[in-house]
Formats: sequence, C-alpha cells, structure tokens
Amino acid sequence: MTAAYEIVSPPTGAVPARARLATDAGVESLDGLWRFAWSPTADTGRQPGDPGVDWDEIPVPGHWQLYGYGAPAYTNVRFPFPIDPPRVPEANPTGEYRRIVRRPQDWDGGRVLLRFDGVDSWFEVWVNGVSVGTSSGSRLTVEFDVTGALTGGDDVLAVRVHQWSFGSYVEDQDQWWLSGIFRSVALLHRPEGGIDDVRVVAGYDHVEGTGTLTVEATSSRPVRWELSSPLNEVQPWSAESPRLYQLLVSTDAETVSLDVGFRTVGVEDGRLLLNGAPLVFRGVNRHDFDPECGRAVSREVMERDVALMKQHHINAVRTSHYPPDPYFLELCDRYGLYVIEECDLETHGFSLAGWRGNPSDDPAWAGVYLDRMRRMVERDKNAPSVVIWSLGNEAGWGRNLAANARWTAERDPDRPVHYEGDAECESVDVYSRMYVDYDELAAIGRGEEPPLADPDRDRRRRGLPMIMCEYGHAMGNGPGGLADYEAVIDAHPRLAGGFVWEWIDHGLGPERRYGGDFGETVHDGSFVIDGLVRPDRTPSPGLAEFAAVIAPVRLRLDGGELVVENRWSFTSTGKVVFAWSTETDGMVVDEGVLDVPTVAPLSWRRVPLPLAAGAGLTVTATVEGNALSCAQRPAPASPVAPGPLTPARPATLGPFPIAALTLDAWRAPTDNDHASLEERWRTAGLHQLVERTVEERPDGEWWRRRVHYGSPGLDSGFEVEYRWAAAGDALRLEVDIDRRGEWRLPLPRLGVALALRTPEPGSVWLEWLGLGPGESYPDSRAAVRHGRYGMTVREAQTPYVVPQENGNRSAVSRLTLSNPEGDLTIEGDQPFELAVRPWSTAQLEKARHAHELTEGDLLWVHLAAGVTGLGSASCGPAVRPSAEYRAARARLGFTITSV
Ligand code: IPT
Repeated sequence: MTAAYEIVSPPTGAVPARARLATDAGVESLDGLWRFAWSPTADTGRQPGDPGVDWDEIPVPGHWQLYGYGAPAYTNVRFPFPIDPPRVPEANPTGEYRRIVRRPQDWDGGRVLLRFDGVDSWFEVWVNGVSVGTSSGSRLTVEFDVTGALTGGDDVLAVRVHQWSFGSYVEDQDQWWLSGIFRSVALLHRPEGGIDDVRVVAGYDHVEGTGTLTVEATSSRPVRWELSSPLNEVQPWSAESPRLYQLLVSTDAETVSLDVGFRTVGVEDGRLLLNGAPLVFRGVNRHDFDPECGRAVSREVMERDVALMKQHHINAVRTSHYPPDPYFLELCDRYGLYVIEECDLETHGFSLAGWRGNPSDDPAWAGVYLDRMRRMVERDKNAPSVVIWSLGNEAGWGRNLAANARWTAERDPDRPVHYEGDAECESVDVYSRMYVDYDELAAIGRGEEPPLADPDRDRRRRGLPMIMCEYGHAMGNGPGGLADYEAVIDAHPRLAGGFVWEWIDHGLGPERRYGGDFGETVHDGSFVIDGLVRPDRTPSPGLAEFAAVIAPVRLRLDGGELVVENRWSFTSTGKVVFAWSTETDGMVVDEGVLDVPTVAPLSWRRVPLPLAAGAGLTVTATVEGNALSCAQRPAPASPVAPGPLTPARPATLGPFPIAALTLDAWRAPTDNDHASLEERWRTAGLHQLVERTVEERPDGEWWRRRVHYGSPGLDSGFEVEYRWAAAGDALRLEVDIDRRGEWRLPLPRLGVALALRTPEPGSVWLEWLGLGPGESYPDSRAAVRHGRYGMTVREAQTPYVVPQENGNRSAVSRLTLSNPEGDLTIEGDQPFELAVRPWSTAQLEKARHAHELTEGDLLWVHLAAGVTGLGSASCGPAVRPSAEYRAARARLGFTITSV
C-alpha cells in the first residue's frame, strides 16, 4: 500500500513560489492555539471536516514532541528507520490540527492565500472538509489559494501532519527529529491588480561609486517604483556597514516595500570579492534552535543570536542546513551578516549504504529537488545579506543537484553557488571543504592541492576561491587551534574564510537533554551539543576565543612600537579608541588614550609607544564600547625570597585542613580527547595511578617525601618528591616530578592536586593573578588577558552541557582562596596552570549532565606545570604538537601564606 506521503512529488495545489514582501495588502496571522489530536499512526480516525471542538490545544508554531506527544529523537547521519525510499514506517506519528478561520470582511475581491512557513514533514490541508493541497519541504514556505474554499463565515481549517514521509529521506540533517507546524501560518489577501512578485537586483559599481538597480514586478496592472535615494548617491551594503534603502513598488491596488542593499558579489582572479574588496567569511553555522521550542524560534531568540554574533565580530552565517525562519534574514540584512543560504536537502544516511539509491541521482526525485531550490531562491532572492546559494548539505552528488545548480545560475546569475559535496566543482562557483586540516588548507591556499583526474576540471577548480563551510568543531570544551586556522586564512588570498561548526548546543529542556535522553534506541548521543553558545545562549569560552581570533582590528607590541592592523574590508579605524594602561601586580597604576592616526581598510601601521618600561603594559582597541583587541606586555615577575627554612609537615593550610596532596596527570576527558588522546592516556594508566611512598623523613631544611606512582599492569609511571618547609610565617612546597619508564606521550596535565577541606567549596572566593577572566588552554588563549581576577569557585567552572575538563587558568603566578575563616595565598616560583573545583576530577568525569555534579566538602586545587591543549578531534584535527604537553620532568615551587 502506498500512502500519499510516500509519493515522491512537489507540493500539490500550491501557487508558484515568490518573494517575501512587506505589503499594505491584508495579512492575518493564524498563529496561536489550535485544536490538536495526536495519533501514533497515520490513520488517525479523524475527519478533515471535524472542527475538533473538544480536542486538546497546542501552540502554533510548535513541535508536538515538546508538548507531550511522542518524543524527540536525535540522530546525526543514520536514518532512524530502515532505508527503503520512499517508504516510511507504519508507526508514523501524525498530528491533526484544527482552527476556525474567517476571511476578513474588508478583503474585497482578489484572492486569498494560505501560507505555511514551516511544517515538518508532510501535510495536507482542508477547508470545510475539502482538500486544498499537500506539501512537504519542512523548512520551505508554501502557499495555497483558498479563495474558493472560504465562505466568508466560520470555516474549518484542517491540517494533517505526518512525522515521516518520502521527504524525510532528503531531510536527514544532523539535528533533532521534531514534527508539526513549527513556523508561522498566515492568511494573505491578494488584491486584484496587486503585486505578486518582485525581483530586485541591486549591485554596486565600486569603480564608479554608484548603485545599479533592476526591478522586475509581476502584476496585471502598470507598476511604478520609487527608491529612497538617487542611485548615484547610495552607499554600498556590507556586513560592516549594512546600508539599506527603501524601495516602494506600487500599482493602484497594492504597495510593497523592500529594503534594498547595493552590493556586488563576484569571483575574480580566484578570489571572492564583495564590492571589489576581499570577502572573507568569519562565520558560523547556525541552526534554528531554542532549548524549549526546538526549531520554532521566537523573534527575540533570533535577535539575540544576531546581536551576539555582531558583538563577537562574526560576519557571516551559513544557514545550516536549510533556509532559516524568514525573519532571521531580515535581521542579517539590517545588522549586517553575510549569508550562505542552504537548501533543505540532506541525504547523509545513504552514505551508510554506500550511497545506494541516493535521491540526489535518481531522476524520480528531480521535480522534488528543483522545487526545493526554487522555493528557497524565490523566497529570499531580494535579501542583500544572501551572498551565496548552497544546494544543500551532505547529499552526495548526482544529476538532481547539478540541475539545481544550473537552474540557480540561470535564475540568479549574480550570486555564486556553493555545495561542498560537489568535490570536483563541476557545478559550483566556490571550492568548499569541511574540517580540512592545517597543512591541506595551506596547500589549497597556495593552489597546490592534489590534482583531479580530469585536467580541465582540475584547472577550473584550482582557479576558484576556497571556503571551509564547516571547521572548528565546537563540541564540548573547544575548539582549540582556531588561531592557527586564522593564520593560514590570512596568508592566502584564495582562502575566503569559513564557518565554525556550530553556533549553538542543541540541548533540550531544563536538563539540556541530548541523544538517548528521551529513550531513543537509535541515537547519536551528545554529538548535537557542539555549539559556541550553550542552549540558553550563554557564550562559551570557545566563542570568546573565536571573537578574539577574528577581531577586525589586531594589535601587537613590537619593541617600543604598537602595530595596528586593520582587517576590515571597508571600514577605517577612525572610530576606534586605542587606550593604554600600565599595571603593577595586576592593578592599574596609570592609563590614557593613544593617539593613533587612522588606519585604512586592509592595511597596518606602526605607532611609537611613548611609555616607560618596567610596569606591565596593556593596549586595547574598542569601537563604540565593544572590545576589539588587546595587546599586553606583563611586568617582569618579582621573585619572592623566602627566609631561612626548617622542615615542616603541615596538616592545614591557613583556614583549610589538607585532605590530600597527590600527583595530578589526568583530566576528565573532553569530547575532543575522546576522539584523540584519551585512549593512549588510558593505555598509559594515567586515569588510575596508584601511589606508594618510598621514603618520608626530615632531611636538612626540608621534610621530604618520595613517592612512586604507577598503574596496574604497567611498569611505567612517575617518581615524585614533595618537600615542605617553614619559612618564617610562610610555608614552602616544592615538587619534583619525573617520568619513570620508557613511555613518551603528551600528558593531559602534569602537576599536583591539593584537596582542601571546607564547607560549601563552591562559595570559596578565588582570586588570581594571571590570564583570565575566562578559562584558557595552550591552543585557546587569544581571549584571555593578564590581570587580577576574582570570582567564586562555582563561577570559575564552565558548565559544559556534558561535564568534562574545564576552567583551566593559565600563566598564573599567585592565587588566594578565602572562606569565612580566612585566606590562603599560594605564589608560584614560575607561572603555573590552575584549576580550582568544588568536585574531584573523578566526579567531573562521571557526570553525564551538568546538573548531576554536586558539591561535597572538598575543594580541589590543581596546580600544574603544563597542560595539553584542546584541538577539535571530535570532528577535525587533533591538538597540534605545539599545544601538547610533553615535558619529561617538571619542578613546581610555591610559597604559601595565610591570614
Ligand atoms: C558534518 C555535517 O555537515 C554537520 O551537519 C555535522 O553533522 C558535522 O558534520 C558534525 O557535527 S558531516 C561530517 C561527516 C564531517
């Protein structure tokens, strides 16, 4: 038996796709509470004419799984059902939606359209029991003509939505499976003689300094248009300066208005250009996502995303992996973000079946493919922010995608086409890669990538600009290594930047659930928790790092000079404030503003620093209150000189009884460690070191304790000597650590852990002198600055959705811990790595959700000579050798005082 939703077909009964236009014609929102009935199978037993008066109610837009019907499920690549296209399981959850609609009385003549902006995954619509049409393409707008179906009185609008359909086979994006009417629904009046469609091509001739404009309107009546500025006076649109001009297009029956931005995108000499200047994406991949509402995102959430992106210097978004809510593009136009808009097409699950039966190359699916591309391009063709069209994601390769590229090039010759899966760039205008490592990226930058078999294709591809449509996998603690990517991008004009994967962690509900947390048997765990912001949009340290790495203005101290580099393509440093301060012991002693002559776009300048040496120096660049960049030269350390030593064996450190002092060569593995070093670390037994005291006695000035640390079944380990002494009112602690045995591998960290007894360890106040305020690792320390910082221990934790190593502070020279009983200060002979936690590494490692971590009565103080960086091996390159901690021995020395 074949169900209608298993027939591979574009929508039926729909009107041709057209632009999203602001209009003075009538628009009535149908968002709000609808009647709802849910059934675990497609056969619901409900009649389309039934108004459902006594049914449950559900909000539209929304996903039914988030209102107690069925359950969300997360898979990345795998289809959660057998691959048997276009068939779907009999267990096909189905939602019946009802509401009463009424054609407004003042909508005289003309037509009435019913518009859906997003319904997942297949639906049929009825008015008063009469079918109006069917549609799929979950993240694509569709409109039905309901003129003849509406009576003018109360009409019953019925929508039946099936969770699974043939469309599910081309919607296998890495995200939650969530169903229902999840974007807005509206009734639209289309007056007789109105304007059904407008296409605007607004270019900018940067040589002449003038805008160019073509306006095409579809109407049965004469059309006129009016722009809010003469063309030769318009300023160009860019993400840096998103100038928009109002265009009114009218007939005597309707006026529509568009916000027009003048910009020309092109590829010239192998470079991607906007208005004649380099277009380099410092971007992110963004899904529509909200922890409570899934892909039904509110305007506030979208505004928040755009504001956060702009604040963090992000200039581009790839709308992975489907057209976003239309309001998001309005925001990108208005606030300035370059967009690669991606079609709602992904067939990734076929890769697990050797791509057999991939719809991308099956002629039976040609109509469906073209319809999807057309609906995206037609809806958003006038958005200045959209600079590139993307055919989709991870859909293999085949004729239907090639046809979509051809159609797009013809319909919109002014925007390049992107698709990463077109490996040989047969049909696309930019060469695109995912998760490419540093060396290969540099080779591509130099035009030295391995050749393609076909010399013509090879020549063409080698002439194209290259982007990383995904890189810097932000899963858990990370990504590390972003600065290294930026350096490669900077070095090669062919490289037009990239898009970090991804913007947000998709944790659902207050517990931030991920794959498996809803009882799914087939799922991909926490692979969906891989964003730069947490589900509630709290920026992660990864976002701060990215912001610092891509800062449009960069500062560097070079001897007695400041080097100011302006990386904006269109903006001078005219509005940037350059401030300096000098610090002693982390406290500002003097400050002022530097007089820096304006630096033109894409150029740099050296400025003398009229400042005395000796103290620490900080120079910052800020624009309109937003920090752009910082350069520092810390003050030379003033070493502490302890007095005469006598052996000591302390049981308390100031207000804190000592519960343990032990070697620390382990960390709660990060998601990136899982995919790279963790196995080697476990093989070396770092997670289960066993301690044996070899000797303990007073010896000269010291109380000495020698300890061997080894792991069950292994003959390698560590030899450690702890030395304690009293020095007047202070204590000295020295630790020598040596590796025993023949093994050599990077260590997660190497140092000691002190467990101190205190009630409510999270409330202990922590102050330190070193890099901060956020956490840092050897390959993620662009965002931190040297200074004096204070916060509670609880605040010093980064609550990653999946608990793992976090909270490291680097280059620390001193820390103070305070509880109500007093203070304890630990000062290092050398800068060290610090993490202070209200729980142990073992607890951190065991917890699977942040809320599972609970405080006891121990404060864990981790003092290390070095730590290994983060990398992004969960999907991409591992920690680079330069960020691995490989020392064979370490010495730590501390002077400890208390009040
Ligand atoms: C890549 C996908 O395009 C993206 O959607 C996401 O799943 C990402 O991986 C990992 O989080 S595809 C992968 C095979 C590199």
